[in-house]
Amino acid sequence: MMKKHVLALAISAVLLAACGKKEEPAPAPAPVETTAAAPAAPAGPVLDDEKVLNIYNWPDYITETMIADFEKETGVKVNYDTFENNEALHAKLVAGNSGYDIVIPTAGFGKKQIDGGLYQEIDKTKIPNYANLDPEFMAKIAGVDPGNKHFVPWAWGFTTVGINKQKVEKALGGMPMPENAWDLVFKPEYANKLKGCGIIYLDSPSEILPVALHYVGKPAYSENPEDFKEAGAMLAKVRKDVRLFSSTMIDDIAGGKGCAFIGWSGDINIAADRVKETGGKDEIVPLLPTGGGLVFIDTMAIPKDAKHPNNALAFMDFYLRAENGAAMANEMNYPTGNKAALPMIKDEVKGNKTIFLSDEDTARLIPTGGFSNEVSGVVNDTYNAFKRGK
Ligand code: SPD
Repeated sequence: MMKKHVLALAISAVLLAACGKKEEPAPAPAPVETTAAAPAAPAGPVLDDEKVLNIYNWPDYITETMIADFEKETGVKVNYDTFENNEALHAKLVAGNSGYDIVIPTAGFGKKQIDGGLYQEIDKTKIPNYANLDPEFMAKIAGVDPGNKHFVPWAWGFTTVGINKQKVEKALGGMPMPENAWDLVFKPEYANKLKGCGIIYLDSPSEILPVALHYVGKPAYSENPEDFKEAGAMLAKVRKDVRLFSSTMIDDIAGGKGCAFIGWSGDINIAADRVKETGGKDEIVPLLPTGGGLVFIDTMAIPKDAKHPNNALAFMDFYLRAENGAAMANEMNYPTGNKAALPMIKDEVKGNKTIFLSDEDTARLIPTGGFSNEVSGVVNDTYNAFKRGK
């Protein structure tokens, strides 16, 4: 009975309240307190405690603002040194404690450095822009670095013959240009005519021996010591015609020290631009020999004992931004393995057939590779004997 009464009272109280309710503005909602996190600021790269990065690269191989831009964005201070050839980099790495966090070996040459345990594996999870790389290009590097564990592409190009067109034509005196441009620097009947205006070779065994071996019909990266005798004999015949062995090729070409050179495609193009900019009349031209140019792919790697590996990975990620890949082609004349960069490359660079090769010239390229440790002694001895003229 009591229960029924309480229930009736309660129902009538609700009804009464409903009937007698005045229209009043709803109160403003009280501020909602929540435990949800505020929207996250974009995650920055993981950096090492010490904000320093030591890079060891080839000369004239980075855009003007790349380092300053990275420093500004991350607060990491970059120390940047250069080496002249793969042999110099190799000696530094083998000695240990190089102090470098990123070095730039040529992939084929660097294979023995991977095999020797000189590099750490790359933590790709810390390089989101790795996704910008062209899988087909990466497959080529995987030939020397299975699984792409150690090498991240920097740029690529090819070793070839460059000329100062006007000087070479004059020196040849009506003799037609050879079909295979390697003849200019390897065949006595041409080299002898060009010695007056100057033949320049890159100064490094691993640059000269592959192209010399290929020229005499042997594998560019032969492991057979007998093949080196033939290449050495060919080189000996033109030794007296070589004016200079150069580690400063851009300056030497632009400074007029020679008229025919064995050099790198991008560097010859840089020298050509420099001559034009300074009002020079002569044309510097990288040639596309029917005998093929020798492909190289330069890559970033982190030495085993690097002190700032996270800063190195942060730089790699920065470098792999599409706009930075495009800048390497636009400013440095070297193509990139960064697929996302392609739409940002200037038409005049894309249209330069000595930077972005035609299918025909691509098919003629001598594939990238490297000599093993076992044959390195023969490579160096053959080169040194040639250089000394013995
Ligand atoms: N301006 C420097 C270009 C560096 C090219 N590296 C070439 C390696 C060829 N073996």
